[in-house]
Amino acid sequence: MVKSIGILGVGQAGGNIAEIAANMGFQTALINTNQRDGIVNKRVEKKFFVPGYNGAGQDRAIGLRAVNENYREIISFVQDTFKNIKLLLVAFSTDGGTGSGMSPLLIDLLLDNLPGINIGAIAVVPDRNVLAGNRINAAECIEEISKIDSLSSVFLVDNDQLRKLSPQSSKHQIYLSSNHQVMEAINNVLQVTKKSSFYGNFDETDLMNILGTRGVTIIASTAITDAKTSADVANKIQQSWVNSIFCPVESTGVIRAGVIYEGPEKMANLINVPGVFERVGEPLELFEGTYILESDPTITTILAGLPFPARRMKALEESLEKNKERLQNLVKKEHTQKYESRISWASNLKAKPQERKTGSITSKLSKYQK
Ligand SMILES: Nc1nc2c(ncn2[C@@H]2O[C@H](COP(=O)(O)OP(=O)(O)OP(=O)(O)O)[C@@H](O)[C@H]2O)c(=O)[nH]1
Ligand SMILES: [Mg+2]
Repeated sequence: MVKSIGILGVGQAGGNIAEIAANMGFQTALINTNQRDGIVNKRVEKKFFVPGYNGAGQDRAIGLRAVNENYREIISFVQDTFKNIKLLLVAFSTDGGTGSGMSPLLIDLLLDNLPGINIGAIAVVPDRNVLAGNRINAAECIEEISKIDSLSSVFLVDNDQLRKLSPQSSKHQIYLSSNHQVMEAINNVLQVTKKSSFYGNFDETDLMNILGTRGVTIIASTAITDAKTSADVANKIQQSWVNSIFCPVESTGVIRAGVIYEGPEKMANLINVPGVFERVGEPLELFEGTYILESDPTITTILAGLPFPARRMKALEESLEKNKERLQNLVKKEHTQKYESRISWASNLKAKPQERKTGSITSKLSKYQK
């Protein structure tokens, strides 16, 4: 069955996320300034390489220029690629140059050029090990994304969530695992809308209502096998909001939400909605689905319309503020630094070609006259 969500990857991280989405049967495409990056994402069939570029080298201004100079071609590429989707999610990392620099303007332009399709974002927030330049990129990009009007859900994929769990993992393992987790979360809620239930369906319109909400969205799942009371269940769910692959929920203000239960009938009664939303406040609208199965009882929640996570952003920005002077000095030094040799006098010692003085023949002859 055709999926109603499309994934457009921009830059390396975006292409990697699109690759996994393609494996799950999503319509996908990627855009990059660097062919060598995009070419490895073999499952993504539609690719646009911005002509005349060779990567953005972590410079957002280059990404931005790539859109400025090529937006007509890029918009047609996206229009031609995605058919019959209701939501397009643009995936990119916030701390590089290509995805981070291109995506905010690109999304803003697509909002005017893809009528009838909601547009959201999957934006990767870097882990704790990245340096100042990446942090600056991420903060700038997230600020720009947060200011786009009419944008649907923004999924903030937090690489640090996995880094916290396994500090020893390689970058590659962290990236692969977070790409998988985010696409699995989105794919799962989309799959649920295809199931039927006697007890309450969570259909595609419900999902699109939630995902169409402006603001930050998270999807989290938890098994509730050991839960005995409603409070246990509420606790498990709230834990899943802290431990998901997305930036942890840290404040109140959910606008639309979904609660999906899958499992044996008897456990379904333990879900007490006011208890679940006690800490984050009850949403304006709630969409529920109950699917009775003889599997481990699992609850998936979708929270949409959350504010951008101030505490998480502070953690990202803090090390810049702490090192403000040192960083400013580094930049100043780049343009002023030079080396003065103490032996410049010695340059005169170096061999010089002899000058040949030509005299007159008569003077040479007289010189040897005895
Ligand atoms: N989750 C995830 N994060 C990634 C992945 N690849 C890179 N990253 C993150 O993205 C940052 C690097 O950004 P890239 O996506 O490589 O940058 P780009 O958009 O290609 O831009 P340039 O390489 O500067 O042209 C890293 O610091 C990581 O935070 C990935 O596959 N998954
Ligand atoms: Mg790159």
